[in-house]
Amino acid sequence: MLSANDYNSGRKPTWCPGCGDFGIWAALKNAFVELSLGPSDMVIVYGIGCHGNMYDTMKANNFEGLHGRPLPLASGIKMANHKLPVFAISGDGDAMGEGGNHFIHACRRNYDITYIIHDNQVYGLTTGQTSPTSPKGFKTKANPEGSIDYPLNPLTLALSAGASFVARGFAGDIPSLTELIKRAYNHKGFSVLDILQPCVTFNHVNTYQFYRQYGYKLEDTYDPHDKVKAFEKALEWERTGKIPIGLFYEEEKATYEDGMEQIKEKALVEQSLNPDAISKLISEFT
Ligand SMILES: Cc1ncc(C[n+]2csc(CCOP(=O)(O)OP(=O)(O)O)c2C)c(N)n1
Ligand code: SF4
Ligand SMILES: [Mg+2]
Repeated sequence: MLSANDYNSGRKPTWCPGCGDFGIWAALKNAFVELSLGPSDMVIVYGIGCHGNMYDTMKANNFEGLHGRPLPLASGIKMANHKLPVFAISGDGDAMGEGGNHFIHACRRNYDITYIIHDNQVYGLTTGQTSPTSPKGFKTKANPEGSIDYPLNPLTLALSAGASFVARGFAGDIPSLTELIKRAYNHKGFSVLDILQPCVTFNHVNTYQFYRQYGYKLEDTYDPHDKVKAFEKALEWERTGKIPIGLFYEEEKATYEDGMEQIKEKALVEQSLNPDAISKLISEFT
């Protein structure tokens, strides 16, 4: 019988006290327990940032690569063994700044990967610069007059790029976040879960109090299978100031792996190497 403690590496978190990353870590561990996914049953790939420091605290098959690159790594792992559950963890900068290109193409390819974005609307690790999701006018040490950029909306971006599961969570509501992570994992295809994650040190706009005041759970009557409605809901925050939280969109469609003839019978890792055929192929080009 698994328990949340089974995912503790024994190393102490380095996050600031009160950081929303604690809530995401707790919800992920709860979800793994409820999904019966043991630490060695899955791979988790992390980006570089405060979010990526979860690499130190989480006990699992972990891989931390370069900033902005968790998705190419996660998709490579998925291609090598598509039977393996793969999670990728990013920050807002990691996912939509440095990794923006990878994000768009992972959405349209529909790999069966669960993508968890710690969206604190700031570059936390590098001490508080504006990120692609920072609100217009956001003031930082580097932008004392306020950012003049318009923010990206991760949900409309994911929807238009073809993600088959698009949801928004809140790090301050661990039980609901646990349920959303489980749904994202159980979805077959690319699941985007953008998590509103207060950065208590560098973002004094998007605080726990702010999200508790303006956030609300999507109604039970909301149908997540209508893409036009999903766009409307995803635009609600910028149009009205109210912040819907929950599953916006879900669609069943073939994954990238489904389209790969070479792995129909067996995963790549289960196939034997054929050096003669490779040598023959190389000799054709030399
Ligand atoms: C290729 C590359 N570019 C830039 C950096 C510097 N860098 C490290 S973390 C980071 C931003 C982190 O912001 P985010 O992804 O939102 O993560 P957070 O710290 O907020 O969780 C940057 C720019 C880097 N390490 N590598
Ligand atoms: S800087 Fe912000 S995101 Fe990073 S650990 Fe501290 S509170 Fe969390
Ligand atoms: Mg960030």
